[in-house]
Amino acid sequence: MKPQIAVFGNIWPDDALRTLEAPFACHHLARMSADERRTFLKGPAVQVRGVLTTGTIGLDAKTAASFPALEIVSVHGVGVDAVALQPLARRGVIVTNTPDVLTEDVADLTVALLLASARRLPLLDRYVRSGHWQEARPLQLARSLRGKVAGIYGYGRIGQAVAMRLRAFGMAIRYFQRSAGPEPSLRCASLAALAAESDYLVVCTPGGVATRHVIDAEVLDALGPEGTLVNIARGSVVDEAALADALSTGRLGAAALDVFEDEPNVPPALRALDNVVLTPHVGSFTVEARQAMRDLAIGNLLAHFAGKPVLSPVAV
Ligand code: 8YV
Repeated sequence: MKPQIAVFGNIWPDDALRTLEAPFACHHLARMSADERRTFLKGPAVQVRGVLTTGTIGLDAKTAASFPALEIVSVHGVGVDAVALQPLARRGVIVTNTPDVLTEDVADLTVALLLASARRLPLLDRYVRSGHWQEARPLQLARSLRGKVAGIYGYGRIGQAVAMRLRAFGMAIRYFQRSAGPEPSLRCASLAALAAESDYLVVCTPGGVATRHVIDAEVLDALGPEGTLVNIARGSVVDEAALADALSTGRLGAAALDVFEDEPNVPPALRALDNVVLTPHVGSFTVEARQAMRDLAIGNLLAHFAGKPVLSPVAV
C-alpha cells in the first residue's frame, strides 16, 4: 500500500504532482473546502504518515496532532518557523527543509531590493510612465552604494551570500548574530550597535519567537534618517507599526521589504509610503530555485519511505 501523505499549499505544478502521486496516496488540503478539511482532519488524517508543506504554511501543533501516524514533515523552504518543531521532535517526527538550493537566488533578490531602494527604481519607473519626465518635473538625486556600510543581521548561508555580492559594490560589511560567525572581526556587539553602524540593515535571520519584533523602534532609530531597512527573512522579525511610524516621521530613511507579518496583507501605512519598495515574498521565486526546492522536498519524502536517511534534516 502506498504511504499516505498530506500536501499543503497550492504551489505544486503538475509535474511535481505527478512525481508525488506515483509513490504516495496524496490528500491535497488546498483542494478541500473548510468543511471537507475539518472532516479529513477528524478522520482519514489518522492514516497520514508524511506531510509536504510550504515554508509559509508550515505545520502548527494543533494540525500536527491530527496526524498520529506522522513520521516526516517535508518543508519546501529553508525557514521552519511555521513548523511546531518541539512537539514534533518529542514524537520523533523527522522535519526536513530545503537549504542551499535557494541561497543564491534569495541573495540576488536582496541585492535587487537594496539597489531598487537606493536608486528609487519604483519611483523612477512611475516618473517615466506618468509623463513626468516629459514635463521636466524635478527629481531628487539618489545615493551611491560605494563606501556605505551594509549591516547583516543573521550571517548564515544567505547573509554571507548577500555580503559577497555587496562587497562587489564597494560596500563594507558588518554583521550581528548570537554566535561569533565566520568573520568575528566584523561582528557587532548587539543588533542596535549593528544598526547604528549601518547605512543598510539587511535582515537575513530566521523567524520565530526568538526574533519576533526584534527590529523595533530603538533599532530603527539607531539606523536613522539616512538608513534603509531591507528584509528578505520573515515579516515577524520587524515591528511593522514601529517601522511605518519611523518611515512616515522621517526617523528612518527607507525600507525594502519582501516579507510581512501577515502575508499577503501588507499594512496600508506601508503601502502608502513612497520611500518603501515592496515585493510579494519572492526571494526563491525563480524557475531554477523552485525546481531544486521541489526536488529536494520530494526527495526527502522518497528517501524516508524507501528506508534511507533523509537528504536535508532540520536539527532541533
Ligand atoms: C518560500 C521561504 O516563499 O525558504 C523560505 O523559507 O520563505 C521561501 O522560499 C516558501 O517557503 C515557499 O514554500
